[in-house]
Formats: sequence, structure tokens, C-alpha cells
Amino acid sequence: MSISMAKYFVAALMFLTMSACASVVINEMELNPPEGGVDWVEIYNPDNESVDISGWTAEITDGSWVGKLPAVPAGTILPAKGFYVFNGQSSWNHNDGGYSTLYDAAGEEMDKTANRQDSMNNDFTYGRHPDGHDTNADGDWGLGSATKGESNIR
Ligand SMILES: [Ca+2]
Ligand SMILES: [Ca+2]
Ligand SMILES: [Ca+2]
Ligand SMILES: [Ca+2]
Repeated sequence: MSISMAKYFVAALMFLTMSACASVVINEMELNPPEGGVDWVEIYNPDNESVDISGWTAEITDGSWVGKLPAVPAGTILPAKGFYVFNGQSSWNHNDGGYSTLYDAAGEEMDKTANRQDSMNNDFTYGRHPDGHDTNADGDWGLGSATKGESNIR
């Protein structure tokens, strides 16, 4: 293979790798859980192909407070139309709001949510409706009953 051919294949491979995981989004977030619960961030793969999310991380930012969610274990595949949930810690204490950010294993930002306030510590969360609806606008996010690891309902 010539060098220019090799460069072409590397570029094509990079493009395929990027496009394969470009549309995984944060789909729902619990910023103020019921008593004894934990904050959590649900992600969703709207594509028709599975994505290797090994080593992906997420965080919740509320003003100057940042909660880092544990990295996805090695060998984790997010199936087409599948969900994965990052769980926070029960000791977390912040101002009941914020936004969340999703990073791939290389630390590249994959998605960032609107900043939302969740004033009541109950089983209501902010989510996209329908699943994966992402126009990068605050209006993508609505308050609804929690559907942790499952399809969002209003
Ligand atoms: Ca709280
Ligand atoms: Ca987005
Ligand atoms: Ca809540
Ligand atoms: Ca959900």
C-alpha cells in the first residue's frame, strides 16, 4: 500500500470511529434524588449500531461544585437504542441543580446538557422527550417521572 493510500485509510478509519459514537447523548439526569437516593446520569444510543463506551465518564456541575461519576467498566458495549446509567454518591450535597457532561475514553466531550434546577428532592428528573432528542437547546429538557435506564416518559 502506498503512503497516500495508507493515509486515506487512516483518515477513513478515524471518520468511521468518530461517527460511530458521535450521537450518544445524555438522555436523563437526576440532580436532586429522593431521600437516600443518589444523583445519576442516563445516556442513550439513538443509532442503529452499538458503541463501545469503555472508559467513558460523566460529571455533574452545579456552580463551583463538580461531582465526577465513575468511569464505565472496560468491555462495556452500549447496544443500538440502549441505555447506560452513571450513579453518583449518596454523600453528595449540592444546590439541587446544574448540568451534566459526557466524555469518551479519550476525554473528548460528547454531550453537555442544559443547566436545570430541581427544587424538590423527589422522583422527578430532567429528560429528553422523545429519547435522544438533541437540538442543543434548553427546551430539549423537560421534567418528568424518573425512568432510570429505560425509555423516557412525560
Ligand atoms: Ca439534594
Ligand atoms: Ca448535545
Ligand atoms: Ca429529582
Ligand atoms: Ca430514562
